Amino acid sequence: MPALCEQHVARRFDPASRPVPRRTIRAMTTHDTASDVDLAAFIAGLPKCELHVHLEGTLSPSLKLALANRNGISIAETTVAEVEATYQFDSLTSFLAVYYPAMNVLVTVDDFRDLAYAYLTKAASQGVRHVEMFFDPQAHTGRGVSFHTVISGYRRAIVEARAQLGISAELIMCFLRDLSAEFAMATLMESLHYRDWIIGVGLDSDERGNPPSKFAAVFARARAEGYLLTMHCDIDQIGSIEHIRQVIEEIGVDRIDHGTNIVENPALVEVVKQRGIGLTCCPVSNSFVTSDMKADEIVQLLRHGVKVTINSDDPAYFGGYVTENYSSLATFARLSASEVLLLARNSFNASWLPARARDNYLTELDDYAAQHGVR
Ligand code: ES4
Ligand code: ZN
Repeated sequence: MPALCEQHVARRFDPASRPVPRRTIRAMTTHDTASDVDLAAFIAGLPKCELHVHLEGTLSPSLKLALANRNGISIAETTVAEVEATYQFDSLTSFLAVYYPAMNVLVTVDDFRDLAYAYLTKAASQGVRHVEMFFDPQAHTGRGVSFHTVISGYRRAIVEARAQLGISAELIMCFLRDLSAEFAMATLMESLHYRDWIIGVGLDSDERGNPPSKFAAVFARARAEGYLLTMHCDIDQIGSIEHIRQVIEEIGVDRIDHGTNIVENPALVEVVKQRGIGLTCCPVSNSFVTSDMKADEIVQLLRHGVKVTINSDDPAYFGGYVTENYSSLATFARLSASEVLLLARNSFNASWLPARARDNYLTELDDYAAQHGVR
């Protein structure tokens, strides 16, 4: 493998510091008959799902400024460059300290609608066919914005994007794990008014000292209400393996967000492989909150047959949407086009799409690959 420093991505927000080189590679590692493939172009048009994106993490500097202006909210910054200059983080904790205060500009139904619609427009332009998006109701209800306002705006964007952009989307409601289990349970109860608009529940924010088991009763109730379940198991957290064990054995999740530290425990790797539990990995995000994108771990799990997927996490803050995440990993780890195709296939297979829709997208993906001479 190349030296660690090569995969370190500058932590200060600077998209220009992370160019994605165009690379022409062999379509397949095992078949010499394949035509050469322009990997960047192949990734750009690849039909794919995004399964790990925080809607509040798609708040771009320009939208933040526009919403502050529209709502008459005074913020310290007046230019995009000034907003970007506040993006100083090198850990999850320092990232969250920037991330939550920025949300103050989100107030009305239109604000939440515009935020989600802008993201869905960008995603559709990158070949994303379906997206399962996290939102953090407690980050808004905790500052006086109602659950109804938040979810009405997000829902409107989903309905409009389906009709106008041809992209399908679902909402996953996350609980903030550094707040109490009681607050999470109350939020779960409130969400039941909007049960049809939410496909599943997740757990995010600061993992340190907030293990999955803290929310066992909340997730058991969510399961009983018919929600699908996922939880963040962040990179290199204290107690990482024990937390991964809890999400699998005590919570019984359908998916794990991040979770790549599982490579340290081969027995748990076998369990996720056997159960077909998807891992939603975010290479560019990893390079911000830790020292590298964890390419070794992601690729090792992929080659072992674990349903690894590639996602953007908080793209407005980390400077990479889903295509840039595929490209960064593929370039650094020298993935074959067949492996890139497998990542996209995993994204549909790990999604919570109904079987028929999923199979239709997989057929579309196979057709796309065939057109590019990739299998
Ligand atoms: C998050 Cl990178 C990350 N980790 C945990 N919680 C989050 N919420 C938004 N981004
Ligand atoms: Zn996340």
